[in-house]
Amino acid sequence: MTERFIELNRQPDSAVAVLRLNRPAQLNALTADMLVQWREAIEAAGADTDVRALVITGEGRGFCAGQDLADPLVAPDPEQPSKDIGHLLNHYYIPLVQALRECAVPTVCAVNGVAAGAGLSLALACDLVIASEAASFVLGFNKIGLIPDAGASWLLPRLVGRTKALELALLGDKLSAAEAARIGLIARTAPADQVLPLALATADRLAAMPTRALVQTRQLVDASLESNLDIALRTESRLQSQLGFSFDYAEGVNAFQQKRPPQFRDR
Ligand code: T3D
Repeated sequence: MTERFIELNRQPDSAVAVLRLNRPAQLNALTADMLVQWREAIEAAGADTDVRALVITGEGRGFCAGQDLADPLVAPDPEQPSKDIGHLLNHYYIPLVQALRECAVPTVCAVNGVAAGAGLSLALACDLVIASEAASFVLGFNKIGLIPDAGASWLLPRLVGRTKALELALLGDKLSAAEAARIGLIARTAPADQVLPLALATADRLAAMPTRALVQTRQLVDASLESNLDIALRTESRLQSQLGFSFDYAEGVNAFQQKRPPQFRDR
């Protein structure tokens, strides 16, 4: 039987699911099985209509050390000198990044420790990143002769600008959580013992909001980076037109007028 490296659990009495990377002795470095299990867990959370927000975190002292460099898929092997890393990206990483970016509910990444290589890319693919003050961030691809992948080359300049993106990618220095928050790589930091509670509380807030509007907001923000104002105005109009017919819109307006908390339910 395949070993489980990803756990997915619903919080008790909550619409928040927690996805936990569970390979702590290797700082949650990613094997092929783990990448598949991670994608399947995101899809399962997205398909569960009782889940309205997803928290992603790591077990142990690391969040994720990126690709497991000892995995036979990539580890240098004298018997088979050439390894097709493109195959690994096409079949495992790209579907996972896409699953994160297209997740049917908002995602909050609780970075409990070091995030390296593709582990950093995957954290950045989440909607909100909250890191432990003890966490650190390192691209590290340059140290093994590779380019930033799993979306990092696209995400980094959009998050921190060209100057910082190139500094991080070319020098490969480790960044503290405080510095990562300062340059806009992540949203927030929290004391080590408060990261998961803060991520869960943030996810609870998101779960109480109109999910469809939140997910479409993510799509709009992502699309804006590739489009122009005219396209953005028309896309806003098209999506808003659909949302105007939704239960959640009527509920939000009624709740405001009736001075009560809204009970959103659309997905
Ligand atoms: O072929 C391809 O690689 C294609 C895919 C690319 C995507 C990528 O993600 S490329 C980047 C891969 N990741 C890295 O290069 C990071 C390698 N790890 C490190 O640089 C350091 O471990 C960290 C900076 C992440 C943390 O350092 P530190 O000092 O806190 O911990 P450590 O002692 O180095 O690691 C603890 C254990 O985890 C250690 O095992 P041991 O000696 O206790 O048995 C170490 O070997 C293991 N570990 C850490 N990272 C990986 C790993 N094992 C396998 N793969 C790893 N990536």
